[in-house]
Amino acid sequence: MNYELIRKDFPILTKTIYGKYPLVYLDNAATTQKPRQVVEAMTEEYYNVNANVHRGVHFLSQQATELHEGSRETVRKFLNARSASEIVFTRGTTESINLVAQCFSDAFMKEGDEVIVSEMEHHSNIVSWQLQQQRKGIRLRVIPITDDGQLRLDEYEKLFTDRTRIVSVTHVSNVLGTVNPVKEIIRIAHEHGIPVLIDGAQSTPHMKVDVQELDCDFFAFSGHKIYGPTGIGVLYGKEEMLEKLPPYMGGGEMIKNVTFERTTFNELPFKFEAGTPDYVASTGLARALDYVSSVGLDAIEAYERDLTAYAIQRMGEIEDMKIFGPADVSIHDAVISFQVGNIHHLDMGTLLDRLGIAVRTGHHCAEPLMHRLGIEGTCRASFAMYNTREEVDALVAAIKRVRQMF
Ligand code: 7TS
Repeated sequence: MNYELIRKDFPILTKTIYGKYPLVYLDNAATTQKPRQVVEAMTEEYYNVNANVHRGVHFLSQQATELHEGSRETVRKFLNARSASEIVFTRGTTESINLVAQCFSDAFMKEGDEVIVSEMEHHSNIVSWQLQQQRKGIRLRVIPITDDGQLRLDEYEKLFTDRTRIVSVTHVSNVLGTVNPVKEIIRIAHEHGIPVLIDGAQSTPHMKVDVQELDCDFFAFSGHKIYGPTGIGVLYGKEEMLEKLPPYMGGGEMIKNVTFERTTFNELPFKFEAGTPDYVASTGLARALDYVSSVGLDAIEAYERDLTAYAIQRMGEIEDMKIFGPADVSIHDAVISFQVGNIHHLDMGTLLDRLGIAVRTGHHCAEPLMHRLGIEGTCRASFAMYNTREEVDALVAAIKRVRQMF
């Protein structure tokens, strides 16, 4: 993988911060930067194609529709879904999870029924279910983690009861970087006859995902975390599952016929896509997936794992450094949460920023995980395919400088 060539496609990476430091962008778990190919394809569509999709007989509308549905096919291939009707465009992982939480609980859950989540979930995979707790009285059961941030599969198996209806867990932790054994998690759930939703927000940018191989029932991810635009994401669902769920929102696109007495709903995936979709963002997402596929996810994974292992080793040399998450780098993805002595994470992040280094600080939308770890927050460096060992060295040097200030 040639990261020098890749970096040339991301204009923002040549920026200078505070007029003197080259940007070291290590906040990729929050959002990635965008290559020219993505931005230019979207600009081109606005300038030369723009028209609302699906409902037009005219030339531009047909062209825009072809682009939009072509993008759906690109997503289908990317996830290796069986059919494009299993690919629902949403605004992102959050909306995808909310859609499943609401529609699945409407179809299959009543008071006292249970969803299994884990202690390392992002708030979007906790609060979505809590909203159904308030609406319908469903209950959350939680898979605990080990001290080094791995799911306890022995405890997971014990959580299944005759009230369990669905399992909803993250593929990769956005705080710990833990790569969860989702295939095993899915296998165990299916042994109990229970479907599984995988939150793929932090896995899709870093490793090959094959939804048929995983055999997950639902899979969610966000465009903006995989070099695509904001405002678009994907929900994959097995056709037989999606068919059984009621619609999410009402409006145009999702209907077949409407009278004041009775409305019939459109076929998949349009049943879940009320209103004008972000058809320009879907083009951007497809070009981002093309970009990632042309580099190759195996190459990206190998490169980023090596970079992460290098960072863990170099950061480990710093006095008073605590790194959260698995010590085993084979299950530690491109996210490193850390704490240096008693330097507050906010102070660390702010001072690193002054040296041109962009990291994230705080609870990372995973407050229950912070409670489990007995901390308020961490400083988090997260990598993408354009990051380099030189940038890791710059991070290490900057952390050492900050440490000396205290
Ligand atoms: N799930 C996980 C595991 C995430 O990391 C995130 C976003 C989401 C869901 C929600 O994704 P969205 O695109 O719908 O917002 N995580 C982060 C983060 O770690 N820092 O900023 C956003």
